[in-house]
Amino acid sequence: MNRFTNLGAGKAPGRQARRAGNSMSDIDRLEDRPLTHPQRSLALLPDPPQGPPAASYAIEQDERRRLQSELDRLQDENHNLHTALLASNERGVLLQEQVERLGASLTIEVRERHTAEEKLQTLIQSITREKGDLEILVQILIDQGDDSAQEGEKARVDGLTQIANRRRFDEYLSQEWGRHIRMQQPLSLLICDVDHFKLYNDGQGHQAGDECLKSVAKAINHCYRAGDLVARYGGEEFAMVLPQTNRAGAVQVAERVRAAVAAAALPHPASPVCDRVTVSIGVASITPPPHAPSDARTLIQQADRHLYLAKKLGRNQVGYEDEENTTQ
Ligand code: GH3
Ligand code: MG
Ligand code: MG
Repeated sequence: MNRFTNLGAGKAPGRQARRAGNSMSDIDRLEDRPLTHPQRSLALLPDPPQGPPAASYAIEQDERRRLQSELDRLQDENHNLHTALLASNERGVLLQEQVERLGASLTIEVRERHTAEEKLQTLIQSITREKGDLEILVQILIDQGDDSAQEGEKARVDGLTQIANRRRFDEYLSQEWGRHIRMQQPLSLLICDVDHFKLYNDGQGHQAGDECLKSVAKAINHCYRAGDLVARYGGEEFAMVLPQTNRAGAVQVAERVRAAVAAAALPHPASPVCDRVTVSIGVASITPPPHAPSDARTLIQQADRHLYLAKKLGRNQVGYEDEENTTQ
C-alpha cells in the first residue's frame, strides 16, 4: 500500500475545511506535516559491515527489524488517526452547517409565530370589543322588550278601575270564541250595568261616581275563577267572559256578582230601586257551531238583550232566557 498516495488524497477535505472558514487546526498541521516513509527510515540505518557477519551484527539486524516493524505500526496508527481526524472534521463541518440551517429555520419560525400571536391578540381584542357592544345591544333590546311588554300591558288595563279594559276584553273574547268553536263547548258572557248611575253622579258628584265605579269593579273582580276575565266594558258597564261555562253556571256567577255589588253597600240615595248601588246583568251562553262566524257578535247581542230585559223587569236582577236553546 502506498501511504503517500493515501495521505495526499486525504488532504483535499482538510483544505476544503479551511475554505469553509475553519482556522488552522491540529488536523491541518498534521495534514501538512510530511510523513516519514518507512524506506526513508531504513535508509537512515547504517549499512551492514563488510565481511563475514559477526554475532553482534545479527543482533543489530534483529533490533533493526524490530524497530522497523515498530515504526511501521506507528506510521499505520498515525495514518489511521489522521484519517479519523479528517473524517470527524468533515462531520463537524456538516453538523455545523446543519445547526446553522436549523437555527435559521427556527428564527423564521419564531418570527412567524410572533406575527401570528400579534394577529391573534388583535383578533381577541376586536372580538372582546364586539362582545361588549353586543352585550350592550342585547341589554338595550331586553330593556326595550321589557318596556314594550309593560307598554302592552298598560295598554290593556283600564286606568280608573285597574282591571282589563275594552281592548283586552275584545281580544280575549275573540280568542275564546275561536277556541270554543274548536272545542264545541259553551262560552258564557255577562254584561253588568250599574243601575241609575246617572242619578248617582247627579247626586254625589262625578268624582264620587268614579270612586263608586272602582268599588263596583273590585266587588265584581272578587267573583271570577281561573280562566275568567273581568273587564270594564265601557262607562258604568262591566263584562265577564266565562269559558267552558253553560247557561246555568253563568246565571250562578251573575247572581254572585249582583250579590257582591249589593254587599259592597255603596249608598245610592237617589236610586228608585234600592238605597245602595245595584247592578243589572245580562247573561249569554252559547256553544258556537263549527261554522260560526269568527267574531262573538251573537254572544254580545244575546247578553245585551238579556240586560235590557233585566232593566225592563225592574233592575237589580239577572236577565236570561228560560229555554235551554242557548246554542245558536
Ligand atoms: P240605567 O239604570 O238604565 O243603566 O241608567 P243609567 O243612569 O245608569 O244609565 P245612563 O246610560 O243613562 O247613564 C250612565 C251614566 O254613567 C252617565 C255617565 O255620565 C255615567 N258614567 C259613565 N262613565 C263614567 C265614569 O267613568 N265616571 C263617572 N263618574 N260616571 C260615568
Ligand atoms: Mg249603561
Ligand atoms: Mg246604567
